[in-house]
Amino acid sequence: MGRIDGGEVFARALRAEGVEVIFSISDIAQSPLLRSTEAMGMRHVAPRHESAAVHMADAWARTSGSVAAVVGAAGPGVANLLPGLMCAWTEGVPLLAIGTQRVRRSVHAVRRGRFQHGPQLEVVRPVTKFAGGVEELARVPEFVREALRQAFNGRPGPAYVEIPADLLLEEIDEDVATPLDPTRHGAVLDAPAPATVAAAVDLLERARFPLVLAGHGVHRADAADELRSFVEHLGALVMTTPGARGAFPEDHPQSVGMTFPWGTPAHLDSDVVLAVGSALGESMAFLQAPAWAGPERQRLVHLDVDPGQIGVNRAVDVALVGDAKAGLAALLVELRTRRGPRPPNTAAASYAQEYADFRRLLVASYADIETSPVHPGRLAVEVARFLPEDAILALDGGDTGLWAHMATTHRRPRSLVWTGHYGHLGTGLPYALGAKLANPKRPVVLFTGDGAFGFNLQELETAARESIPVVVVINCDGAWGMETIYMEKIGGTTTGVRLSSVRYDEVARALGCHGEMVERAEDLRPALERALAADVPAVVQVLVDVEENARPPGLDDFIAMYDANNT
Ligand SMILES: Cc1ncc(C[n+]2csc(CCOP(=O)(O)OP(=O)(O)O)c2C)c(N)n1
Ligand SMILES: [Mg+2]
Repeated sequence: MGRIDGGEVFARALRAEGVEVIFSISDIAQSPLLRSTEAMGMRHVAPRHESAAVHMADAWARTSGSVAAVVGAAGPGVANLLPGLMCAWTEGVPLLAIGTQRVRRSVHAVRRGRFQHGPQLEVVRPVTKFAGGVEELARVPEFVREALRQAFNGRPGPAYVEIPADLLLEEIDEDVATPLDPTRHGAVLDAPAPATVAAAVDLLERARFPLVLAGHGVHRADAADELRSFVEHLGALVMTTPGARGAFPEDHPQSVGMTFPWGTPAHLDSDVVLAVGSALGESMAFLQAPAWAGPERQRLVHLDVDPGQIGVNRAVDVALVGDAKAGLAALLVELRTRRGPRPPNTAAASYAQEYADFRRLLVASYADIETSPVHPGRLAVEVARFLPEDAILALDGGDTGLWAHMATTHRRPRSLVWTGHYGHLGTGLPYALGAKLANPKRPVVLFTGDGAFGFNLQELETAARESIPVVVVINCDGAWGMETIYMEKIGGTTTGVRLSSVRYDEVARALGCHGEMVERAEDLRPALERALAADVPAVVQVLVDVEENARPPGLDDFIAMYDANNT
């Protein structure tokens, strides 16, 4: 019987869970683990900040559906995991965070004044679905299995396992710490109870104008195909939450795009809404009047894997507890027993047409603006036109995000990465890198504000060192643009909103990337093409008009909606 150390035990457990990549800043305490994962052929990506590492693991999960691991060094390294964990927790993204602990477990609780020693488990616990400290080597497989069971169970989220450095060096008989088979320790993601499925179809089938509101959970459950089949059979229209763009093709004749602020009044007119995989939270105006028709005039069927999400913000007529993929498939089976496919009625179809016309005119109004500095609407339109069909788009920034949402059309699931729910600036570059690592054959483009880019721009060095060729387009207004108008309106000041004119293209070159600066609209397209062709990480810094950037279409509606929801 062979003897293996804690690093090997941990690495075997990760391998059993299908972990292919491990993000961590190298540190003595975790060296036995990294030695073993390296020997197993797992990729190690060393970022320049642990928070960025968590965002990378987050984007890996969003764009691949599988799990990545991230390690924080004892003390400050674990502290730096926190922003990333808080973001993934709020957004419902599964990942495995690992923390080391310098202090031997025998003195853990009692000795004060230790170097790099703090209440790690305690601070991580509220923003993880599982947080546990291993105390015995033989228990490592159980902890890793439980962490991932919880990460994927119900509404997904991050999980955390902590291991003291001395345990990673301790040895054990290998058959005492055999990894557990993940396929034998989880619930099968099932469809809702048949009676509730039948009740839902009763309502939907008789509806004058059924509308399906697809949420982020459709991506998480890989339910886009089932969504489309069901919607086409029912003859419903589909609207997605901002976090679910691409879960249904937005150029489909039954699409009414994303809800606020570019939606159509369709959501006011629909008499039965089927919400799938959404918390129906603030960005959905809680599905309440006046943005929605209200429970008397608009029935609600809510399908969610987590019963805790159902009925929270709005009275529900039929609650479907189950997996989005299995649930939509079951709804379709039930509907087929009742009737054949039907197109949307004329009134409903006209909403989809109105929406398409509105979008086309809006985009066209910015498409030819020839100014220097560049108009941000023109920039967003150029980025949207340039995006290859199979591209993944990462978004970051304030007004930049709204411009990008205006200009882009989303057709594929798991192809847009941004924090629609938590609004976490700085995620963009790590998201782009995590997405590219998980999808090496697909082009990955980040469209970011200059303020947002500053949070994690050091990761350009990681991208160059690790050969992760993403294209970064910086909408550079020299300001925290989204804050300018409302800082003034609400508090009567614009303190701190201006940034200096940094040459991000030169910073990029200094960090080993391709870098260009663009000042005129006509130079945009060739610069984007050179950036993609460079096959190294590339930054295109675009100087935009600061006044225009502060006025993206929909900004006032966006702010008004958030104000209304909170008063
Ligand atoms: C981590 C974090 N800090 C602060 C904010 C508040 N905030 C929201 S938008 C915004 C301005 C973003 O500026 P930039 O990235 O340059 O995009 P722009 O609005 O200029 O297009 C700020 C500071 C936030 N959302 N996240
Ligand atoms: Mg800015």
